[in-house]
Amino acid sequence: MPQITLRPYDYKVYVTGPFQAGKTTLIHTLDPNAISIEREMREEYRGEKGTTTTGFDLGRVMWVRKEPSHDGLIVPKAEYEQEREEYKGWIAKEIELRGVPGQLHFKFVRDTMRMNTDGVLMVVDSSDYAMIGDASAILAETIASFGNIPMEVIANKQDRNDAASPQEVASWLGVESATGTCAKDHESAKNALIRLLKKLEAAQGADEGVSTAAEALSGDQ
Ligand SMILES: Nc1nc2c(ncn2[C@@H]2O[C@H](COP(=O)(O)OP(=O)(O)O)[C@@H](O)[C@H]2O)c(=O)[nH]1
Ligand SMILES: [Mg+2]
Repeated sequence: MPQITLRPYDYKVYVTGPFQAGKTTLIHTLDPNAISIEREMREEYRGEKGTTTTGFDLGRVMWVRKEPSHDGLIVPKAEYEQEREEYKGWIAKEIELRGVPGQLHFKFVRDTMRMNTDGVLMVVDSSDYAMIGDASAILAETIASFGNIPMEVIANKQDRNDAASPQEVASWLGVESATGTCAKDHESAKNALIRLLKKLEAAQGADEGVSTAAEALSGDQ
């Protein structure tokens, strides 16, 4: 009998950050089957008409571990489906990765996003100093709309020799720490996502007893 669940994933991760920071690259490195939509948007800024590109990405990956304490692997969902046998007995969590353009101008969109989000990856281009203002604004907005949600700041493009260190990026943004990545590299992208997932599990463990409807439904299968 097919299992009935209210949500088709275990965790939903919201990937945000300024334009060109590496959101789409990161999601495609983790899930080569991810879908991305790029769109030119007409925008009016101080009376000047212009266009900006906004993008939206959707990826699905599995976080598979032999033991809860292990870091485990991040496997594209499609690949996991084909190699299911190999992961028999492993803990498998499905992660939905949603790349969303930096600033969400509508309060109802932010509210909807927040209701369905378990964790946030905030991607910043460590080599683009001009972007710090944008990044700070997006960070402030993210904190304002998501509240005390697990978040990982990613200091991307560490492969470039003009990249600031993750510590520098963290101090510019006024956050405790940032994880350095090269979004094109699977190992690096995987490590950043797993850091967030571990924070997320720790946070959810803290309010144990509030099980999700999906867990309640699948519990007696
Ligand atoms: N050198 C380098 N380039 C990157 C990295 N991540 C993304 N890029 C490049 O930066 C540009 C913007 O990346 P994209 O993923 O489209 O950014 P988005 O606007 O945040 O989705 C593209 O040309 C990518 O190839 C990285 O880690 N290192
Ligand atoms: Mg993009």
